[in-house]
Amino acid sequence: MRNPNTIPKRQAEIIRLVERKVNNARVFDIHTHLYDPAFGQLLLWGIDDLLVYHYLVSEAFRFLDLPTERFWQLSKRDQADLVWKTLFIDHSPISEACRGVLTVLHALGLDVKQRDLPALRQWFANWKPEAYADRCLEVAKLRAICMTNSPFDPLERPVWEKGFRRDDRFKAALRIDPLLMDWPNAARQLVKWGYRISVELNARTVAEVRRFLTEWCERINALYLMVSLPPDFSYPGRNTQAGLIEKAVLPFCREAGLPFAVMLGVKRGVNPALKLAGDGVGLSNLGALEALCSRHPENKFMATALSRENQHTLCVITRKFRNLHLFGCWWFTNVPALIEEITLMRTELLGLSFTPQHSDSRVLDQIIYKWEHSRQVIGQVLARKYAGLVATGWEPSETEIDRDVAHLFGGALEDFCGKK
Ligand code: HDL
Ligand code: ZN
Repeated sequence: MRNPNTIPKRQAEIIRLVERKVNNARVFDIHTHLYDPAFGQLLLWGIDDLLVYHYLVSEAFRFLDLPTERFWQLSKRDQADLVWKTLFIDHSPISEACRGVLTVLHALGLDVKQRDLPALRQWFANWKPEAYADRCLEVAKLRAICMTNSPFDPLERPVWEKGFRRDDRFKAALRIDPLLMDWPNAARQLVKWGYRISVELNARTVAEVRRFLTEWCERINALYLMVSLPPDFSYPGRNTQAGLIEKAVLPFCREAGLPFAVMLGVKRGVNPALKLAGDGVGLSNLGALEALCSRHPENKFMATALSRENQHTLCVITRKFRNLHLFGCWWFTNVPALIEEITLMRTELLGLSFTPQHSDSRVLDQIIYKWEHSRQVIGQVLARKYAGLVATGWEPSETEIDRDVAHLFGGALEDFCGKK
């Protein structure tokens, strides 16, 4: 980065303006694992949930001799105590996930230098979930978040079936991993729910899978369908997964006007002993994404990739297909070093036709740090790009910058989903 003292005055002004606009933007967080407070215990929040987040668990295990199964037998509070001691007291909390916990506490006005976990717990104990959700959305400057909703989740499904008054800030997306990644078990489950499904993909099974998708997307008012796929996901194919995509999922999405979101490159359970923290990453065959977009021009696709090495190819594929919307620095790429590299690449190859970030938050409070940290990096990258325009004599107006920032932080995706 150039020495700020040598940047021409007008460029310095535009840099400050763009960074301020990004910092103050009211964001739509397009992929999270958070829940409308109506889901009760499913909505995780507070210091203990922050400390036992699976990112921190895997980092803590790197210092611990404790057998993993002993850790899992501990209460959540005891797990949090161990993570706090290991990652914050015995070692300085400089990792992105550790710093994130401190960013949250600091943004909420708590004095982290006291290092007083019991006092922190006391502060959180005074909040009710609904009020705390308002507080976190306000501090994070989010206007809405999108949940990850699965009918296959035994805790979540009954809440939808019973019905509840929606909080409009919590949008829904239908997550269909079991359908595409574990068809035999998913088929058995669908039969139990009254769908006339058989394991082979005959016409009735396809029709019943589409009925399942229709009923659930209507029930939750889904913004998009989503699946996470392993590095070796291939398409087209002659297997059941490709058949379900081709005969049921894509025709349904086309008819319903919903995007099909694919998250590529996750290797589930590379270390099962770590449970949710045990997933890894692999280089994806992006030819499958190219084939999806080119063979189904009437379908809309959203995509993100978990591997850093896939990012440039993903940008090039996005340039080729306007029915593809690229989003986020997902999971292991959601660190400042890679957010900067990836966002710079995307602005230079795609301009403004993508969504730079989602938080993937699992714990409500995380939206505060994930967005504070991302805004800082994305704001700097964008500011440099607008300063580059000013260097040519181009003068972006404040209105144009507001328009572009609103587009990047949720507006473009809402347009793409066709649900403003
Ligand atoms: O599959 C996904 O949506 C991932 O985001 C996983 O939930 C992962 O565990 C995660 O939380 N990443 O941030
Ligand atoms: Zn996720």
